Amino acid sequence: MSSRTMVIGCGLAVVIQAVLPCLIAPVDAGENLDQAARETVEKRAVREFQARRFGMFIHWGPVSLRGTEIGWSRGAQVPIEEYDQLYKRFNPVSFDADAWARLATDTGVKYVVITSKHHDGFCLWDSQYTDYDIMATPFKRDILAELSDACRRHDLNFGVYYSLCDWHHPDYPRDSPGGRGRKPHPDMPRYFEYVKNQTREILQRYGPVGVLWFDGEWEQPWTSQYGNQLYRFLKEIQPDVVINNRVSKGRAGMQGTTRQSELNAGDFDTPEQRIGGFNRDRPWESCITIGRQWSWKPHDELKSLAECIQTLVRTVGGDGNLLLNVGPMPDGRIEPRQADRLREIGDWLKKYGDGVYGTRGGPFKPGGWGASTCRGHNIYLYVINWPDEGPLVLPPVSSNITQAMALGGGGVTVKQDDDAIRVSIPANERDPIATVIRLTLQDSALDIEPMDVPRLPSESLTFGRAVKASNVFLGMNQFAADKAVDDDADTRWATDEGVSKASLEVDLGEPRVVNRVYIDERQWNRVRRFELQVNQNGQWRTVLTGTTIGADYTATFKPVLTRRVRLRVLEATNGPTLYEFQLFGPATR
Ligand code: FHN
Repeated sequence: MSSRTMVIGCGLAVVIQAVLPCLIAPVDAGENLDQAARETVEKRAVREFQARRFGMFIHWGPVSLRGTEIGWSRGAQVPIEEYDQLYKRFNPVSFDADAWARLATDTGVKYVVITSKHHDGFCLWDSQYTDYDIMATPFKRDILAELSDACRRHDLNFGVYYSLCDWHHPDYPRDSPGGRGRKPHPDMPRYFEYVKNQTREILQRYGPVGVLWFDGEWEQPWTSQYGNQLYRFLKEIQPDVVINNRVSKGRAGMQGTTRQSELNAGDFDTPEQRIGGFNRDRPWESCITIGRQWSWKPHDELKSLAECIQTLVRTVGGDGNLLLNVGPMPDGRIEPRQADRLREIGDWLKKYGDGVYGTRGGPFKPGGWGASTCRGHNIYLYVINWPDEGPLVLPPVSSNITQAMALGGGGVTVKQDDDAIRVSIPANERDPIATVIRLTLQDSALDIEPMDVPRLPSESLTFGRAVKASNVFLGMNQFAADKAVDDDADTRWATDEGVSKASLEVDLGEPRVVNRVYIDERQWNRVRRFELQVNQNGQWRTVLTGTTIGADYTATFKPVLTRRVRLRVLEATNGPTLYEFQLFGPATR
């Protein structure tokens, strides 16, 4: 292929909302589907689920009256007796299912998943199998009925979360706090019937349900036998319901991937509070909170718009779905702060969503640079970090690029040859969150083998600098602090098992202006809260705070002159470990 340069003028942002493949018509429960036809229905349902790409998760229940975590605060921050009486005060008079559905549409999600029953056992619908449900509250309205109807009116796919562990139900062996308690007279076989009855009731009353999102499978009383039986039982009732991998026991922790075995039922993997790894061979969906808590938390720390969007594009760039969670307030409203952030996401997607819906991840895999998606002959580049100088360099593709357009406007230059694709756009025409460029090829983009995008030398100001850590895994040099500032994506600083707080302190060698941080925790995702501090006149000052880090975390902050910086992990689920801790100044990146 000869070298070819295309200079594309400032095309207007031609935004075409992807027309989602028509959702499959619900299959009548009584329809006698032969095996081949059933598989077609099931496979098509999973493909439609993947095409939706972006959903809204809703964690709600009487616990919102206390503002503590649903399920987990029962018997912890809230005494069990008090927690189990909250329903008597639960009266969300401002609940308006159409308002929620309108907000979901404004956000750009294509499906909604609500906690019908979380670990605390309370049911948000009028169940004939328990009195511990919404009809026992002063509100006396069926939330699932109203929300499922509203979703249909607003062309949103309706999904239901259901916890298999139930720390309230007398037949389920475990109790609060957190499953560490024990029920006096459990009856697990009878509880399994309860689960089957309730989930059948949900499908038959509020269906067709797009996705059944199980959770709480990790505890010992639930088995892969129960899980696989339940999976088949439900598919008999509604063959096109999509069911996650937490129905059985195959999930590998918070990574959410399924250990390959015929024992592990489930149609998609479920990474949690992290972006899953690139995988086109197995459907997956990352569930991530917009704040820090799943259910309503007053003054919760919300993720920035940049973090939400970059999480979304890196997720779909990995061929996954993103289920972004909100926790409604006790009065039934979604908190205005959260609603505003959701609408900001929707506004961004109105401009750039063409590369999200109905696409597949790749062919350029997510990385520090950004992510890419593809559909038909188009590749959508979501460029988050541009090189300090020169073009973005992507691996070559065999198909000729016939057109390039920045969806936000701007003059795109694309050079394609046998060695690389070089993309550039004037700095002042880039989107600060992600610059979206559509490359149109002569051939199908999905036929291109997915590729990693080589990392450029980062020119990080921490590179090679003196660094000390509060803890190093077994004191081993292989995991020493300097592995976080060696600009090597294959080495990492690690800390001992059980460590929940840790810090890295770097001497930049001389006072430097810094305003941008890049941290790569990759799949470990143990950090729950951190702060970045600079030392000025002997005093440490916080310039950035955050919650989860994950892969390729980047954030900017007000430029500040400093020589010593430190990253403090304030909360971690286990020993923090970071591949890279990089800092940049306004001029350097
Ligand atoms: O314990 C639950 C938690 O409350 C929340 O519902 C998340 C969402 O996926 N799932 C469990 C933790 O893995």
